[in-house]
Amino acid sequence: MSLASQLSRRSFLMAATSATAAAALPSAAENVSAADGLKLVAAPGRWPIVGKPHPNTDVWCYDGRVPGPEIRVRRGKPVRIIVENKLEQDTTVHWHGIRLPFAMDGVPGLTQPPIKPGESFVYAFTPPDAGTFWYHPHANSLQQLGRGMAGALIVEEPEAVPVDRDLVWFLSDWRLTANAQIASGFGNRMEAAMSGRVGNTVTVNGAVSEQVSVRAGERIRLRLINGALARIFALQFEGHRPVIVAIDGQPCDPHEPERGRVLLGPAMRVDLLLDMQGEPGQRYRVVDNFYRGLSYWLTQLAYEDKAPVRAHPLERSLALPNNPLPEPDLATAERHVLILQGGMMSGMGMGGMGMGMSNDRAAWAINGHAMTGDGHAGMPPLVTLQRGRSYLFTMRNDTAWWHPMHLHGHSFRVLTRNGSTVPHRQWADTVLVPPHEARTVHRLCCHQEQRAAQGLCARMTRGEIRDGCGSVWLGFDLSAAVVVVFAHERETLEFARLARDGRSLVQPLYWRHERGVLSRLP
Ligand SMILES: [Cu+2]
Repeated sequence: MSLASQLSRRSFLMAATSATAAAALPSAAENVSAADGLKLVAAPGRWPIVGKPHPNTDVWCYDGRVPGPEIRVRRGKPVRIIVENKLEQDTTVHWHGIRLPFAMDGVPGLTQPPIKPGESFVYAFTPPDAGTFWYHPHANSLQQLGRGMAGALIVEEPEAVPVDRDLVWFLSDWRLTANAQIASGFGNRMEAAMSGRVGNTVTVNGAVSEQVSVRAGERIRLRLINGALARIFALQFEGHRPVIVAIDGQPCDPHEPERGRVLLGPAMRVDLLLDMQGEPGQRYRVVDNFYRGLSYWLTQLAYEDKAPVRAHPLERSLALPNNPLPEPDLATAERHVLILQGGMMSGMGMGGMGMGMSNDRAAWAINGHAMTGDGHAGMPPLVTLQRGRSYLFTMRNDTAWWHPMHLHGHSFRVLTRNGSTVPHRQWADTVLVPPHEARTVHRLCCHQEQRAAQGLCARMTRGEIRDGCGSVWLGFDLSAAVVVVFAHERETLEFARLARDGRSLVQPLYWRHERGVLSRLP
């Protein structure tokens, strides 16, 4: 049976429409319904990341576009997605943050065999939670993600949330050469032991963004997705007071970000409620100032020169409806400590010297266990967990670097940081653990989705470190639901201070993009 015949006519048409629209409108995300089957084709492509007069960039992508199609599905409705591999290497797709069956999690060698070139794989799951999620490869992911393979996966609430507009900003970070091609050097060992691969060009929905037009008085739900390999964002919306209503897809108590900065580590998502209280005709910058001395503006909110859409501002906060997440039982929770180790400037040098790490090619480890590459078989479990129990994990970062730690297939409550309670009832699937943070405690709820047929006993199968990108994994081996802790690439720590205020920028020996011109930094 051909792949096309497995698709309903409707989704086939939608895919075709999406491709056409994408060619004309690189910065807008099309909505694609996956209700009765959707196909994603992973293949090389070309995309105008920087725009004229620079050439299109050779990328690897889904459905010929960057980011991949915005997939919109509904909570509790089955999803079926065929992934066809037209790359010259293996791939898989990981549905980041979705609580789904183990076999659908997309980790090659652990949850499924890799999808070989020319082959396809059908992912089928029913998202239990509404929220902002994303998808990306999990095979050679440093390159596949770094070359453009990723997209937004939005799970809508059963009833529409009352906002005027629902926008997705899929943030990507690219390291481009002067002719707008992706720079080689993936897997640089020195870099891997430090910041990870931070780029020099930041895009919103696949293109360097000049402005986003808005209307005074409107209320926007802005879904921010950090799809970068390693860059951390701290976004400030000049002249505005965004309210965080969800983190990693899961609703939290609505609150304003600390010091007005929305912090987004790699793979993290934040849903903001933005009431557009600016002046018609005016522009307001959205500034990323995470890296000290390297701040730049990501885009501008450009107000149309029209009267406000409503006379009075809406009530301040709007809580999203809760998802069916089981609360951890702290009284009976079993405790574990995960110690993140390695990297440069840890006092241990690179390669795990002196750490007794199990893999001396690795730059990083968890509790002394390291693993390189995307392979996942053969490592002993780090911890064995039981279905239905609650767990409390302390993550302690003994490295000099930030680590965004991701737990596959589960959401967890973030309880304390360095002994201080984390407010606002925050759930997450990816948590940014700052360097040398003495005691970051996360309570991990290992209850599983009610519907999972069996086997929520999690055996944490492995601790992994990929030296190629400095990410850290832990796998939990569940028979019905997944868990893999994954340090989604990492960021840089003031790697250099050469860049200055400008457009998408950064990194000393590379290139800076300013108003469509890439120039070498001094
Ligand atoms: Cu991910």
